[in-house]
Amino acid sequence: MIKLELYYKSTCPFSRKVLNFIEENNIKDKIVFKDIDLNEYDRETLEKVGGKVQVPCLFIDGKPMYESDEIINFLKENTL
Ligand SMILES: N[C@@H](CCC(=O)N[C@@H](CS)C(=O)NCC(=O)O)C(=O)O
Repeated sequence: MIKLELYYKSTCPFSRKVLNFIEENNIKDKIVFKDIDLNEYDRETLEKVGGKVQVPCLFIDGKPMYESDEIINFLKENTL
């Protein structure tokens, strides 16, 4: 099973779009959530691994995918 971790900010509309998709499709239990405003270590990990502090970012088995539309398409194809 693929490991999925979503780096996000609760105040970010692009993050919200992805979070809404996840909620609407009932796939919360397939994803680990990382709010970078609440956890400095997660923010640093995002910057170190992804190369920039932009959210949302989905780590797919540790590989970062930025862009909310791409993330939603990936989730559609791999979790529904
Ligand atoms: N095109 C991106 C936009 C994401 C975006 O602009 N996120 C903002 C927060 S709402 C951000 O992380 N900005 C910091 C940056 O881009 O360095 C998407 O659809 O995911």
